[in-house]
Amino acid sequence: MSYDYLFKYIIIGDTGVGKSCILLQFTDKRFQPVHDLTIGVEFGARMVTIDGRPIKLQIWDTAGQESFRSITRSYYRGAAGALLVYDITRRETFNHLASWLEDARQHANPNMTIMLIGNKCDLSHRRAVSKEEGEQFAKENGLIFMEASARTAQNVEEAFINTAAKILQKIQEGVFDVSNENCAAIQQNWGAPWCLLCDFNIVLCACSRKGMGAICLSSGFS
Ligand SMILES: Nc1nc2c(ncn2[C@@H]2O[C@H](COP(=O)(O)OP(=O)(O)OP(=O)(O)O)[C@@H](O)[C@H]2O)c(=O)[nH]1
Ligand SMILES: [Mg+2]
Repeated sequence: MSYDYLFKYIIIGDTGVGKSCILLQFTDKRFQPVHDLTIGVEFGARMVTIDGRPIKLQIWDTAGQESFRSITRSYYRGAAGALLVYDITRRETFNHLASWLEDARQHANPNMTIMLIGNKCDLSHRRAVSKEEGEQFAKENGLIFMEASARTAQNVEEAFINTAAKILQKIQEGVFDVSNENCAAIQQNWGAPWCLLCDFNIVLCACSRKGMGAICLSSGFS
């Protein structure tokens, strides 16, 4: 299916906050009640329409466990958007946000749009972080903010779409120069090289051999 832009997203945050469930709800419209610990990274994709323009979201769901932190850091490159997730029922996941932001600031494009998500808002009876605290943290750090629930799907669609709308706005304001072929964050759908095996945009998947017909590292054939 053709599209005007491809945006790469990364989902980050502590283990167990619901990153994989948010992605699954967005791509498959279903909820996974059991914690299926992510090992390394997982991948999802979906088309959205913003201002009448078809946009493909390529989403990298990272592992929150500390032992995977260095792997996660290598996925910031080329990301136009990030969903930074905490769990409103576990205060420590909110306390760790500053350290996730520090990683993002160090390893991502400075123009990356970051959406802060207070997940599991269906569990408000077990709430440990108020909505106002989430809003305040977002305001202080220049992030967009929403509370959401991967279980009920509340605000899941909105989180991805509002992030894409913000990225599109930055393109229109000239923050991202999409005519510059070194701009790996956003690649327009004209003549972009594609991996023959996994359909990843090679510019975005950090393939060692750019060019039509190459096979990317993500497929395991470097
Ligand atoms: N009630 C409720 N439970 C949720 C929600 N989102 C996720 N969970 C549960 O929280 C647990 C962890 O969810 P995951 O999506 O696997 O967490 P993760 O952030 O991907 O964790 P790692 O892969 O280890 O980094 C699972 O048991 C989910 O069912 C939510 O919105 N509400
Ligand atoms: Mg996961």
